[in-house]
Amino acid sequence: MTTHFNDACWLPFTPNRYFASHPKVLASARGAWYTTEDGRQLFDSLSGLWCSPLGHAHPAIAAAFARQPEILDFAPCFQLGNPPAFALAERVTALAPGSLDHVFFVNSGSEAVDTAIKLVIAYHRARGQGQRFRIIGRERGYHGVGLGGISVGGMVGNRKTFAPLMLNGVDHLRHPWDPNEMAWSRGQPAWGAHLADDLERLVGLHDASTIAAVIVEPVQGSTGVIVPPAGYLQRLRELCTRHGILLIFDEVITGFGRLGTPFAAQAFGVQPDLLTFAKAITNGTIPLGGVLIDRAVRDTILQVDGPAHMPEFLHGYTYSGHPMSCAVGLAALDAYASEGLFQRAAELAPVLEDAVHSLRGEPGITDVRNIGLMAAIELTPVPGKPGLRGFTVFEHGFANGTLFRAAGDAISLAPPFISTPAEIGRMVDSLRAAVRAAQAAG
Ligand code: PXG
Ligand code: PLP
Repeated sequence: MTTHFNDACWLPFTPNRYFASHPKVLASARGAWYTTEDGRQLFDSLSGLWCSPLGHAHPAIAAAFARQPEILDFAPCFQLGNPPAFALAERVTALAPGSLDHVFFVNSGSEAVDTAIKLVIAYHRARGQGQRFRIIGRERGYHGVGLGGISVGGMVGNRKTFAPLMLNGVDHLRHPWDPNEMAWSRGQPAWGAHLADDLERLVGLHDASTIAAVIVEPVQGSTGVIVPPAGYLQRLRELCTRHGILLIFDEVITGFGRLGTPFAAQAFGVQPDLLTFAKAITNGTIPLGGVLIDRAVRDTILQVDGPAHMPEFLHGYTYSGHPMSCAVGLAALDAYASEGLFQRAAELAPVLEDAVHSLRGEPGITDVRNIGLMAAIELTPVPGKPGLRGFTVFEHGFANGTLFRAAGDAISLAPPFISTPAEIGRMVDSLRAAVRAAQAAG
């Protein structure tokens, strides 16, 4: 069968020269399985790119796609509103913890992060603290690919080429993964809450009066599921509050049930001032993201002096509050609720935990990490060739019925919430086989 690909399409985060000689085409998807163009089934071990927990081809989502263009296919949100945007804002803020009472819609996680950064700068300026301009990110953080997101992000490969474009004044907390102290932890490591005190080092260096916000993923997703040590996020919250620094949780991966609660903030019992989301809000079927904003932060920005006919916050995208994506978002939230899927993610979490920890002792695996319905295994790198072992696991999986996602030499797992325990067991069995094949490859 002919593979339908061409090099007109420059694929993102892809070795495009290699791809030309090893093309891989996904042709269709249903439930927790993809079908390749040559008709092979692949289990979707990462829910797409962490974004499709309902599985694929969900009928309620298909129905929303069919219905909404007949009613309102596009409407500007600059100076105007539309019913799906208002309805979804109400639903998302109702799911959110505490006083995150407002939402600003965008189209992706990257836009959500850049928007959150602008919001915190606008907030401090509005309260007369415009000298607070520093944003503190974290090593190994991923916050998308906007110029703000790569600046606060902590993935060296995504930053080094673009070093001249980085935001001014950004600094980074150290990351909280230390395999000597926490390898093989089930759920939150008991060791490491004190690592949050790294913020005191940055306050000592820069002075709190120059720091606007700290942005962290509650669980670092893209660099291989780095789980916060017990007490770590609480400590970070306390330090931010003490120093007048806003805390942003980037929940683009953890939002909408991945930890069994609507947001990770609820799973950890820690309240951020802003919270970014995207991905699962529409089950990944249409671009949509947003920033949830604390009532007091929003009130401060809106009270800025200015003529009544002028916007208080000069920011927005053509597709902010798009009626199509908001209607689909409503359908996805309905499906999570009516099928009890956040609860189901919570129930499957111990199944995934037991399955991945059964890999302990497997040659070439040096750590297993998990929380909620997400997990990662850490592989011994091929000497001198970082990322090659993970890449080989991906190739083996693709040839043998499972779509794996490598984060360097870690393999991340985040199966759809509709997965069965048997599918999770099979996924981990095929991971074991792929790791053995990658070890045998040298
Ligand atoms: N923040 C976080 C925490 C993310 O995980 C983004 C922002 C950016 O979202 P957009 O929608 O602009 O891509 C993300 C995205 C992977 C992988 O393999 C992770 C992401 C995207 C693609 C692949 O882990 N996360
Ligand atoms: N570039 C040009 C030339 C535009 O006119 C616009 C929006 O009108 C943009 C970029 C921004 O596009 P978006 O609002 O979809 O982010």
